[in-house]
Amino acid sequence: MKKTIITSLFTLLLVACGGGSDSTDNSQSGQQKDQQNQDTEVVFDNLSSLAEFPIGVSVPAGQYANSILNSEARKQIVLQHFSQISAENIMKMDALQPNQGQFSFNHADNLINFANNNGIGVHGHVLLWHSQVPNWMKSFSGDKQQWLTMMKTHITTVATHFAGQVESWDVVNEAFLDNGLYRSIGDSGSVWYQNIGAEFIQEAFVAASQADPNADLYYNDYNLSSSSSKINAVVAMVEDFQTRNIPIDGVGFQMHVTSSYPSDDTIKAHFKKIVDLGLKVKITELDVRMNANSQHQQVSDAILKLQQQRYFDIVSAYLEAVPAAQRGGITIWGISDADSWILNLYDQEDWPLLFDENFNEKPALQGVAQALNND
Ligand code: 9MR
Repeated sequence: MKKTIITSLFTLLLVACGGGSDSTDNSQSGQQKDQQNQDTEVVFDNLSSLAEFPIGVSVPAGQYANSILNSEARKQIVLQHFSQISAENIMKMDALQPNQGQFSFNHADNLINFANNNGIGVHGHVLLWHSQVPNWMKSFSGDKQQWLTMMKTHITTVATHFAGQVESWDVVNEAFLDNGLYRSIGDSGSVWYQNIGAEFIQEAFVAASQADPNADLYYNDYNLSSSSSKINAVVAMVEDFQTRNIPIDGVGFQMHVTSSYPSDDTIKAHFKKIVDLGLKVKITELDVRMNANSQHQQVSDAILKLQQQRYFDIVSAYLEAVPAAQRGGITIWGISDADSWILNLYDQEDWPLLFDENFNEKPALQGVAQALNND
């Protein structure tokens, strides 16, 4: 692993004189440690070389105008810094089975070939979700057994097709609400819960495991690092699975967070709940909104510095709370600020990612590197 640090002359002198905090105090507070790392620049060619676990990024591909396969700038960033990709959209249900029984693997195969040819791993996103479900599935009519068969046909066909080419899967995405109840009816309801009941989750995991026994299988959700009701519901689900030998390898924390919420301590405590179950923890969709209250018209050095600190703190929290053997990796949800879903969703300026709209490295990239280098 390549770790080159440029340390300021001042720090070198301090250490040489026996006055560096490292040499005198092994129990330095988190605050002192953070301060030290803010002042210490990490020099690296490849972000992922600083970690023993996958450092991923979600990428647009297929028919999307910003597909990495047609964008040299995006492609270069992925090749240089990341060891894993997630397809941002093209491996979802509507993309892979647009009509019943008609599977469409071309776009995903092209993306995975690109990854394979360049030694980059793939995290499969996503076998089952309530959103981006093709219309024919939404209007499918059948009894519970027919729904189960239809659901399992999708999972089995997709996981079998990609077996050996994906390291892990988000098997089920967002089955719980923030209050810990199952997502059921309403605008953002789940056709899977409505037509099958809660057992759709375990059935999805069993089908995925049978189709690809070697992939790590994750339950994935948002707000797991902030909502205690939601993380507790997931813990209860995992405990139930473990009692009944339903296969599950890890929990994916999406982590679409803001610059200040949730707190580092809450994030660590929620990671630890999954660690204590013996499962892997993966940060699957990390981005940091800096303009959640619409107070900024444009980005500034102060905002970028704050974001660097926030990325540093989140990655540090992960490294602190999750032992090496249980680290499934960290994936950033997008390459360039210009492509981020945050801008489309909230229709306002924001700068959530590690590279700016001109594909330049941001201080946030340095924040991730500093935390990884610290491990
Ligand atoms: O980033 C994705 C965006 O391009 C899509 O329009 C959107 C559609 O729902 O999905 C976004 O990705 C989501 C991911 O698949 C699941 N977790 C939440 C992500 C952000 O919405």
